[in-house]
Amino acid sequence: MSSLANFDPDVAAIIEKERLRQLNGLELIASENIVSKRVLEAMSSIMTNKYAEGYPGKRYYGGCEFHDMVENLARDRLCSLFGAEHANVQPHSGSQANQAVYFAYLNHKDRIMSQSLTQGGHLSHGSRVSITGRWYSIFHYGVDPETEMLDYAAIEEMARIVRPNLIICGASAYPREIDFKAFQEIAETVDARCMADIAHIAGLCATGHHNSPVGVVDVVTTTTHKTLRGPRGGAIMCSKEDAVTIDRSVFPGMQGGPLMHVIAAKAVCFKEAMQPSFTEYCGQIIRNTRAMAEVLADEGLDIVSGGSDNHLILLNLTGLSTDGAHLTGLEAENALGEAGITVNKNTIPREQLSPFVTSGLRIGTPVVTSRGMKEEEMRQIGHWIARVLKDVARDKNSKKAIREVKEEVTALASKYPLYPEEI
Ligand code: DSN
Repeated sequence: MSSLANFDPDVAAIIEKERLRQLNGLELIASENIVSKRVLEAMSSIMTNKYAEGYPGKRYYGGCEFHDMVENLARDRLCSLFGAEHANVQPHSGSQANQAVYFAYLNHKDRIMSQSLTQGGHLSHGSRVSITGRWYSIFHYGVDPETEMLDYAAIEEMARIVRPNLIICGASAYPREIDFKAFQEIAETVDARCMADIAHIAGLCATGHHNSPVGVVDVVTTTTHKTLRGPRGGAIMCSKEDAVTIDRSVFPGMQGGPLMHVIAAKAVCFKEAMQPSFTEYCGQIIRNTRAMAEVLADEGLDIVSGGSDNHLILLNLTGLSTDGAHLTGLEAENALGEAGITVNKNTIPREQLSPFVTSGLRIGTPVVTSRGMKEEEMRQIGHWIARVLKDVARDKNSKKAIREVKEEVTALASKYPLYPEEI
């Protein structure tokens, strides 16, 4: 970074501050991770200099021979990682991967059935504030009000009434295992296509810690930067039969030039994900999340659906109140942030507040697991979270628990480098 620091000390100083924030705090955002130095190297390489519109062997620019090689590597590795027939590694993000699938299969105003944003779904699954919600006719399913889990019989009944063209499964705030086979079967009964968005759980699916939808549902989208621990970006997997339609929909349908430095980094990420150490990492994510969920439950906090099968926990804060007005997700996020614990406010089933305030908190373990923390540290962090939340719920101006926990957080975080040997 010395040439950057010499030329632009302002930007270099900001990056250094962010490095220290990541190092000295505990990042519990469920959709984040820490990429390896190898991924960072590929991402910051000269592969960024090139335009490579098109696909390997059929580009619209000269000089793409090495870009063909690296994109073929990324595609082949993604296919063997998940057992997919075809992969497209060009989507710049998960949202763009999703939109490319819609563009491939749907017409304006066609019907999509998807999990509602307030009950765990994603913005790009047809939220009213997203282009996907304006362009298509959206029908949302939610979770069962009692179990707070997906109710496949209710989803099937809804599908029979709605007769959707596409059913989307996959979520960004759902702590339980998703039955992808059940979704595909429901889609088949109503002649719909089925898309699984595994952005959050891709690493878990690739390593057998969650059932995989690849080869089960019609098309699978993902991001590469969450549990998969690669560069920020998206990808799509589908059958050979749908390959041309999907590829055309990504380019030229949705995007122009692919980010070739990111595609090189995706290839590195997919190789890393094939290593036994990555399988062990994903298993540790699950063990860590369970350990933290147990402590939070023992502390009397309300965990949506009563637990977690994956990398995240969703807390319902509506029981945390002393004066009638419960602690909001926004207040909880701010209090924990002051204590050095970064989480995000999140809507919960039966949400009464706006998405900017919310009554819930989403907590994820992929980053701290990458740093080498295990169940013992998760239990400790769970107690700290409970201590801060209970203290600010009792007195919204209290800084007592925040101050105490912040000291302990800094001491713990300093023992775990951002880059332990294994990554
Ligand atoms: N924004 C991501 C998340 O935090 O879940 C999904 O795109």
